[in-house]
Amino acid sequence: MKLFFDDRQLAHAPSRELHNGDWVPYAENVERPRSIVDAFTDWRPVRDFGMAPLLAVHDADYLAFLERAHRDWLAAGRDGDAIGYTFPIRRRRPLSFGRIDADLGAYSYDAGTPIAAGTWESAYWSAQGALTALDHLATSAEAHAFALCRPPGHHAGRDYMGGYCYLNNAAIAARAAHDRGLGPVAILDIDYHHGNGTQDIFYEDPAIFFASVHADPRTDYPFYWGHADERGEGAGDGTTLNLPLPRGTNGIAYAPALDTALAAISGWGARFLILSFGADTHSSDPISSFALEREDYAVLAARIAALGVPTLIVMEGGYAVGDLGKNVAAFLAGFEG
Ligand code: OKP
Ligand code: ZN
Repeated sequence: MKLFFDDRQLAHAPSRELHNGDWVPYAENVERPRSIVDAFTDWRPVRDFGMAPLLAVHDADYLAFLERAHRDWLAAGRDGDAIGYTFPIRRRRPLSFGRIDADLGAYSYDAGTPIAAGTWESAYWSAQGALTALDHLATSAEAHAFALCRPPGHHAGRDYMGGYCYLNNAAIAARAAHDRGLGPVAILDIDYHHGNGTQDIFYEDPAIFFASVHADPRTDYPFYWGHADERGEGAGDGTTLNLPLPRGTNGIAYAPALDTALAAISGWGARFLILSFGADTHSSDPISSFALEREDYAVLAARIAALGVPTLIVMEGGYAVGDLGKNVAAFLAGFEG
């Protein structure tokens, strides 16, 4: 399996995040991609597919905000990472008047997603990595490719950031795969956290199926999405599938939910799969509460590979830096059979 990563994805390095009322070191740190890079020898270069595939998923004004936000922050006399503190919740007008603190709130739903000096550069190349891996699958006979996306993407919506995510790499690749005629395209999200941004982007879209196995949002972030009764809306009614699981879920309890998702994807007629893979389901993850072990990853990967459709694996979360590279390697090895 070919692996894709670009060093510019390391430019994004926020120093801290708000956690349970206190500042703690940023969990989505550069040691994560370094751990994964070090677990393999052969990485391929990322190519530049430009802004068009990003604009096919995200609003132009949101992308412009991401690109300029840290400059606006500095121009306002601040230092460090840009972070919002006021969020325009329901029933507020969509105002726009160029105040950085107002923009930070309008384009995010949490205070856990700071914008540092290198954020746009890294998010841009993270998305291009997914597009490069997609292009590889579209132009070769190979069935699987891995994009080491970082920052991750599945919490980012059409016009919002959140949960360490800025550009939705999986959604960008899914839209591009669909537009290239590779579909029907399904997205399977097996990160510990629900992929609310991906769900939102395709919630009313019957062309792209979204299935997610994740920690029950009644106990875990992102709380307001990912409940079992969310099944899509309008033309997309029935093309979203949420399978929440309780804290403490181990490999044995996880497998039947995964099989349910795979059966739905197969029954829907998917011909191309985007897999949002998070290694934060591992027992050692510092911010998550499942109990999967490294051996489980090879088994789960083999089940997904047995779908028999070309699959682009996109990295999402996973914060146990000491185990991360080995866990990802175990998963990708299971995929290769
Ligand atoms: C991103 B991904 C409070 C901050 C909340 C958000 C978690 C984002 C996970 N502790 N953190 O899905 O792995
Ligand atoms: Zn996660």
